[in-house]
Amino acid sequence: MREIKFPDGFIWGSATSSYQIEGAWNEDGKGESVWDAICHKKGFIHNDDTGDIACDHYHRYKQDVQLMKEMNLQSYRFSVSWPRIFPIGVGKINPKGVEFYDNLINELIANDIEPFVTLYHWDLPLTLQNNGGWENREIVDAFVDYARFMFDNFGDRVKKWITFNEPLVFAVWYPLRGFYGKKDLKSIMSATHIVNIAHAKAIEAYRDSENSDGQIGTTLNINAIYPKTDSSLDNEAATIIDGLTNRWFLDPVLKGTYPRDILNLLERYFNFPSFLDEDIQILIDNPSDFLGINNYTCTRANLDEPIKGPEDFYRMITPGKAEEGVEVSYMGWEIYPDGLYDLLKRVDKEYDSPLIYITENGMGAKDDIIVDKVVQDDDRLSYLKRYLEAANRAIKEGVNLKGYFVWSLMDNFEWVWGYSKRFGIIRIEYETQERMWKKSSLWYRDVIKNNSFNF
Ligand code: PNW
Repeated sequence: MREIKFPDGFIWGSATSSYQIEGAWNEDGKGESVWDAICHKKGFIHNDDTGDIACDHYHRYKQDVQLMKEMNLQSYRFSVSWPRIFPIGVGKINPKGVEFYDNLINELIANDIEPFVTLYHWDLPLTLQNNGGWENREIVDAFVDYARFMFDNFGDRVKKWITFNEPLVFAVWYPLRGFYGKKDLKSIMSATHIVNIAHAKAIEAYRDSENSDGQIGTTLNINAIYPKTDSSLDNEAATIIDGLTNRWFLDPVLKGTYPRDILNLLERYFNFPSFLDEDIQILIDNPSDFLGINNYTCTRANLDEPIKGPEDFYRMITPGKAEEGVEVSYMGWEIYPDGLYDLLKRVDKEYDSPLIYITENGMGAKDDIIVDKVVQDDDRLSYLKRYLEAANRAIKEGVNLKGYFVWSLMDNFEWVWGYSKRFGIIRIEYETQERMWKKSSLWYRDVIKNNSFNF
């Protein structure tokens, strides 16, 4: 047994998102979001579950902040529901929505917990989706107005901001699933650029605001990618998948460019438009203060035949299934802690040592054994220990990693999987809304207290 120690000042947190926990989907003047609409259609979500009530956090936030306090949590990453603030995305403000986040933020600060706020974790106002969503560039102004309102109203107390959570998921995977009707890869890849412009312009608005003395960045879901075998086709697949899912998102945010090899591929198959010089300048002029990384697994890249056309792209940009025989979570995702280590080292080396927060890491587990009101989530506990040990190794080797957020503070609405998958370190009994500790949260409480754990 050895002690895994973290540097002084390392930030220990946990994360959630608005649609996944708040409930109160149509209360107090909140507008409809794309997720309200998707969940209210039959057949998209496991069991046709919805976030209508979720963890009822909207009404129980005080109790939840007390749990955070008991857990010694130093920082809480949550997202703001855009349609709670602007019910139709633009224009008229909903004061009750503003009041909710005011109360939550004040409650956190009164309990010495730092708010770490994500502006956009997928619950787009439905009216904006009906106007083309992220595939229509008009959305940039709407997002920047929303962001500016947030900075002006909450920036005196909120000093850590994340513009977007995982553009690969909301701008690429969900449209490819057919959530919004048509699927057009060219338009989808252009949407990722629109997201980048919105991100950069929000940073510009932040720097211009009166409360610009904090940090602002974005959160990407990125993985270490390994060729499945040492065949040249698998190596080619690894380069392309890395380009499409990692570099396509990292490069514009951290370098103000797009990867040339992927642009060439897109141009070949889609007659992809080249980007305007002025857009690239906006990216270059507005660097992020940090990079948020969400990481759960790694990717094994495989191609049996050379790329023939666009269909191969669809396959390579979306996650595959884990190999038979490897250790997987209840989600079926491969558990490979060294993947996090490799990823951190790689980002550090290739992107000039950015300040990094791990904004999500955690495990979907079965959680079917409960003893004396404590969930016996030994598998999750083992996962968290191993991933944190890997992160610690990267820190010791000089990676500029300053904080870690477990996904998730509590079990919640796990998107297309509904309530069938549990990620929380606190259990939610959905029938009664009772909150319950797990072995992992009891352990995490001590990790935070000691800034270290035994491995
Ligand atoms: C993240 N994948 O999404 C989200 O930010 C959370 O809202 C979500 O609850 C959490 O991970 C767990 O799923 C992801 O397939 C969804 O690799 C899917 C993947 C990665 C992240």
